[in-house]
Amino acid sequence: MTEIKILKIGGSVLTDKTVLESAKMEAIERIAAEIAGHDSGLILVHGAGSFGHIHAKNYSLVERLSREGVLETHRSVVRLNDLVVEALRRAGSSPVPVHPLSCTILRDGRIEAMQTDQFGEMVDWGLVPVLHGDVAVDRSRGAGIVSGDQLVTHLARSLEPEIVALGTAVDGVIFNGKVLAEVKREDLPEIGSELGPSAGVDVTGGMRGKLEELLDLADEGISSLIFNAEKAGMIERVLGGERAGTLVEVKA
Ligand code: IP8
Repeated sequence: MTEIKILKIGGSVLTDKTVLESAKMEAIERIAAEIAGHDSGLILVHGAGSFGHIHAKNYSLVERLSREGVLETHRSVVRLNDLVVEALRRAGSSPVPVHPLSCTILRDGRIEAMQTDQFGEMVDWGLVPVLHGDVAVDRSRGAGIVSGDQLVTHLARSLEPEIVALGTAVDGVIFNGKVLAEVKREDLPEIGSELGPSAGVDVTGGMRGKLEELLDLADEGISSLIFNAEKAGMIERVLGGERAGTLVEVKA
């Protein structure tokens, strides 16, 4: 079986989160080129950025079901997913889009069930699944948002990856102006107040939401990296097994 690596690229890296559906094409092409040389066993998840978050907010999807909002939000994130998939294909990778709406059920905003058997098969056959933050059916409220971060932790729990890495628009978890080399559960009370929301429109919690997801994962014995994917070369280094940014560490 191929060793699995899970990489998430945040929506702030791929889009301008303040302007509706504005993809940063140069960044997408560069990231695709960096990934293409290191895509064995890779599952890629990307955030929604200004595709998805703005629709989700306009339709108040986190608070209540909007049937129109489900369609518009999903279609929007699929448009970004198409851009990422096409860039990967141009770069020489073999991407395949996977839309969480079609294989995930939520309850109270959390993943209750997700079909994941296909991912091991896909990577074994040389395909690179490309998932994204999405809208999904929620048993308790009709529909909800499943963030890329939640997808990453869910996949990590079921697939036992060798690498879990989250590429963001910052160098890692920043406290007192410095990048922390590692963060553990016990650090959260001290650093929590400094973890700001992300720039632009965001319905899924920014750095704090990310860290909470990753600390839950660390509690289960899986560590992960938060690194800067805006810096050229970082994705290649991280996929090559290098430690960069902040390690969200399992308890000692
Ligand atoms: O950008 C959010 O995913 P994220 C998905 O990974 C939607 O938080 C539809 C807003």
